[in-house]
Amino acid sequence: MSCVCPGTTKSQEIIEKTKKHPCYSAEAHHTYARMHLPVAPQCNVQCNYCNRKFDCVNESRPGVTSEVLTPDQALDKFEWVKEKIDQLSVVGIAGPGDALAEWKLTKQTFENIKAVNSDVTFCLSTNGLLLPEYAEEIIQLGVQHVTVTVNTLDPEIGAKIYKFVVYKGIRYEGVEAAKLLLKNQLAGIEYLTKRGVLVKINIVMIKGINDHHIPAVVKKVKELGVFVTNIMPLIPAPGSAFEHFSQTSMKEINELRNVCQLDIQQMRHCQQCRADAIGLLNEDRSQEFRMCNRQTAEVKTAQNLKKKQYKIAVTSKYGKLVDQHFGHASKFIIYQGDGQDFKIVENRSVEKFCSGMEECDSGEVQRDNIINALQDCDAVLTMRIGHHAKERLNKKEIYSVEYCDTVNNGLQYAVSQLADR
Ligand code: CLF
Ligand code: SF4
Repeated sequence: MSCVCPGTTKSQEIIEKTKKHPCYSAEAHHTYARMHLPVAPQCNVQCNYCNRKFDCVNESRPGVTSEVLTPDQALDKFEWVKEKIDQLSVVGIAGPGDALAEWKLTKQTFENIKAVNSDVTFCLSTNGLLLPEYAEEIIQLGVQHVTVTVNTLDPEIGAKIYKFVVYKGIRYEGVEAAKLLLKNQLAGIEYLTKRGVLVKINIVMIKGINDHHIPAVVKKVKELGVFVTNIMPLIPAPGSAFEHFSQTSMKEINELRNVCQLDIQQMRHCQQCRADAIGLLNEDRSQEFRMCNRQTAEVKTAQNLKKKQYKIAVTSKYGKLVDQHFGHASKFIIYQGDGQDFKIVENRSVEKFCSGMEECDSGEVQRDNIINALQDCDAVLTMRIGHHAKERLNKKEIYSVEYCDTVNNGLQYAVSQLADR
């Protein structure tokens, strides 16, 4: 890919960084790695193709993550991954919601990393609704690669794609919502490109909805000075309004890309990756770098901890390892102790709420029942827990700790976390 930035010193810097950006440069994607930091769980738009509720480790699509991090945890994760993956060149924030809907968290995350590393390239992906508000801050922060998803220029088509948009506290629906989103997207894109930011446009091709209209979108964003467009197939996410739509085939995608290539360069190597993706684009290592794996080495010595008694509910298949997902547990082992000594005080049975995707919605009631059944506990120690369950526990002041080692080490770790709170 050739770069078209203005000929300033700064643009030379962007050119160099872009050569090592695996999404912006087709050549770089075999050599350089990116990591996504999932620090932005909320979104201000509801696209009919999106469902962020599922966080199955086997699913790879935008919006899916196995963990949501605070900016401090994100820094920790960055340092860990940087140490292990030499080719890491890009840190991106791509949700699992919208990077700008959670601007404070996104900004803090980039600032934390900037303070310890000046080489890495920052990248963010957004629906564009808040670009007019934050475009200048994005530039000041040094983010030179921004992706905006623009699916249509026509509000009538937009009304079929977006269920609603929430802007400045007001919820908009239908054509009005699509008009507002489009206006902000176009204004934000132009603002960024005029200031040398390399803007990539993602377009989800939804057959029967926007497919015939995509060349017009591409022409328009070209006029606005974008760098590349990325036409992606619809992945019918379970539980989304478009779940029964058929997935657009790569043949159809490539035919459309070939038409649009005449206007602007096309990205053809996108992996539609998870919000916590790590590694080369075609070699996701996100599960290896889950924070619960990092924490094993960092268990603090129990001697240093306060002598408070804690009650901790553990999910474990056989009682030795923390090896069960929160949603799969039909029984919690309740431990009580101070960090040095723990004893089992109860085996508490509950009705598990996760029986797979099909029945996921009907699991809400069971989930609430489980959370109520754990009200007397300070923490849940579990191999993995979904974002929504975590949030619900948090509201009851029950701390969730993800861990993947022995129950004993996990209990010590959980207490160290509780003592630090
Ligand atoms: Fe991430 Fe996106 Fe930045 Fe890349 S992904 S924020 S530009 S660092 Fe890349 Fe993944 Fe495709 Fe995105 S392969 S989904 S295009
Ligand atoms: Fe999902 Fe992104 Fe659409 Fe928000 S903007 S609903 S996170 S696809």
